[in-house]
Amino acid sequence: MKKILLMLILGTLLLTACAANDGHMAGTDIEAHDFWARSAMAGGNGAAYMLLHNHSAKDDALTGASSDVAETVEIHLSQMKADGTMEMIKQEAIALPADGEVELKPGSYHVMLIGLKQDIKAGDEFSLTLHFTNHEDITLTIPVMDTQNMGGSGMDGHMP
Ligand SMILES: [Cu+2]
Repeated sequence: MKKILLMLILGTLLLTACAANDGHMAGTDIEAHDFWARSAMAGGNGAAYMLLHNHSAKDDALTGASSDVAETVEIHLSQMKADGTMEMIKQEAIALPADGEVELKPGSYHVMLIGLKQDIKAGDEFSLTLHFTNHEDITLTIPVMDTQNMGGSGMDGHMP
């Protein structure tokens, strides 16, 4: 009986939280979806991708990430140079506008894992913590995918 009551109370709280744009929720409400990383070898670099939703009415930004699997973790943007080659530019932050979303994906924004301390192979998982301007840290368990088996997308398979 106590359990049921507690669940009812929790359910009501959750409903209230979702319905309120700001109200008593001090922070923001950010969710990560569809996160994955490409397989990569120890000593090399890897990249992680995800979809970030900002469900709040407050602007926020992804300001960095950390993980035990790499020496350094940076936020990068891949973009085409005038000569047709791709370059990666380190970003101080990725804006997450209120009620907005941003996709980290191959050929665009990504979390760059620099100097992998271990192989990350398809089927592995590792922990990645995201840092934001306003929101508290979010730690994700990132599944590793083999990019060879990802099907024939037109994406730049060799570049993060
Ligand atoms: Cu990069």
